[in-house]
This record gives sequence, C-alpha cells and structure tokens, in this order.
Amino acid sequence: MQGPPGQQTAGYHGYWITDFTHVDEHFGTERELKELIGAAHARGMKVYLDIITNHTADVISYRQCPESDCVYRSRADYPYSRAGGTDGSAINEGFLGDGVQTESNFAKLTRSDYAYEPFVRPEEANVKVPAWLNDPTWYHNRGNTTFRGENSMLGDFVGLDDLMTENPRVLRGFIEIYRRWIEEFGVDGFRIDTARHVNPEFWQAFVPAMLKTAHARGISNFHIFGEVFGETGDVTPLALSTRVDGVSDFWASSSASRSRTPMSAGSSRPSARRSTRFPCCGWRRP
Ligand SMILES: [Ca+2]
Ligand SMILES: [Ca+2]
Repeated sequence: MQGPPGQQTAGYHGYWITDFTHVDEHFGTERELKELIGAAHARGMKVYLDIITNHTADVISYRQCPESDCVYRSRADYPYSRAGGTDGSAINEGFLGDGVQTESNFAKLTRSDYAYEPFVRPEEANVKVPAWLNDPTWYHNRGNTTFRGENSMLGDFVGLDDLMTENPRVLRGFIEIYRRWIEEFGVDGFRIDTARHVNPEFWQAFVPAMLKTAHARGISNFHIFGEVFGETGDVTPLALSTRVDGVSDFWASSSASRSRTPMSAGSSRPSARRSTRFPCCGWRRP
C-alpha cells in the first residue's frame, strides 16, 4: 500500500517493491513459481521476470515535506558538500560527486541531508529486504522528478525512493539480488522497468553480470530489454548510452514495445505530464 491517509492504493504490479528476494505471497510460493517455469519450458515457452532497480516503495520521507510532495532539489542548488543548500555547513568532505563511481569515493558520502533530511518511520524501519535497502544513504533523497534533465535520473517517482545507482554498493547489491532469480529459478530473461532513469554505467556492469550468471546456469539465450516511457518516442540517447560492448540484445523499447508489458496490454499508457500517475507502472490516485 502507498499514499497519504485517505488516498492509499495498492501496487499489484510490484514496482512499489519492498522485498526483492521473495515471490509476492499474493501470487503464490517459490515452489509454484518453479513449477510454472518448468511447465512453460516443457511447452517450449520462455518466462521473463519484470524487474526494477531504479526505486523501491515509498518508505523514506523528508522532514521538510513528510507527505512525499517534495519538489526536486538539484545538485547545483543543493550540492552533496553542504547541508541543506549552498549556505549550509560543510559535509561529506572529500566526496567527489556521483560521477566518480568508486567504493572509496562513496565511502565519503556519509551524510544524506544535503538536499532534504530523510527519515524512515519506526514501524517501517526494517520493511525492505535485503536489509541494506533500509538505509537512506543508498538513495538520492532529492525530491520528486519531473522527468526532465538531471532529475530524470536522480528524482523520486512521486515519492518512490530513488536509489543511488551510481554507488558501487547499490550495483553490487542488485547484482546479488537478481543473480538468485536466474540461478534458483532458471528464468529466461529480464524486462527492466524505468530503465532510462538509471545511470548507463549501472547497466554496463549489471547486464554482463546477468548474462554471465545465465550462461553458467546453462541458459544460452538470456535476453534483457528495458522499458522507456517518454513523450517524444526518441529512445536513441538511451539506446546509445546503455549499449554494452559485445551485448546486442539489450535494447530500449518505446511506444511500439510498451504493449509487450502485461500491465499496459489493452489500455493506453498514462501521460508523463500528469504527476498523479506513474509513467512507469500504472495508476495512482490524485
Ligand atoms: Ca533514478
Ligand atoms: Ca519516498
């Protein structure tokens, strides 16, 4: 469930995810998923998982706007090096910015209150699985995206907690998470939600790791493709920036391929201009 009091709604599609490691009990058990995949394979059918790494459910809030309606605060106006804006006190000494994607650099990003002061309500402090996802340090915490420019990568989807996918710890965590779904269940591929809202370097490491895992599992044609939702229909920039050397089957999809996603079958997609809807994943009440 997500949303403020009186406006709660449920995300059946799983894009407002808290537990990345188990089958949603509303849909069945892990044993039943294995049976489903086995039955599909016996009929010559393939099974793809619809996965996400851009964000989790809306669990983190900000002191300045606890109802998840925070406007985006940019890196220029709210640099990582100052608490609460350019006039704030110096923090995160030595951090060279999210463009230097090394463990040693991100180890210096110890304070998350450069733009907003993030917090998690005590009753939700341990709701995410794996447990490392419960630490606000691994998120951008800059407020809501308008799907333009910098905030397209670093902003929250209407409050959904946007992961700091530039951080090698986050990358490593997601490689561990999604390897298991290949190794234990033998799925045939991934469809990646909100792919263009994650930095290209993440995909350039994540995709080969998944293909390597699949190959070791004996899955020779593991297929990965990413969702793009946009108003222009031009996916060229993403296709170029996410291409991985030696990997030809990671491609960006636009309007034509959106119909491949079960959630959009038979209905038109919501407009990115309307903030009361999720461009990525269905309906949310205004
Ligand atoms: Ca993002
Ligand atoms: Ca949030």
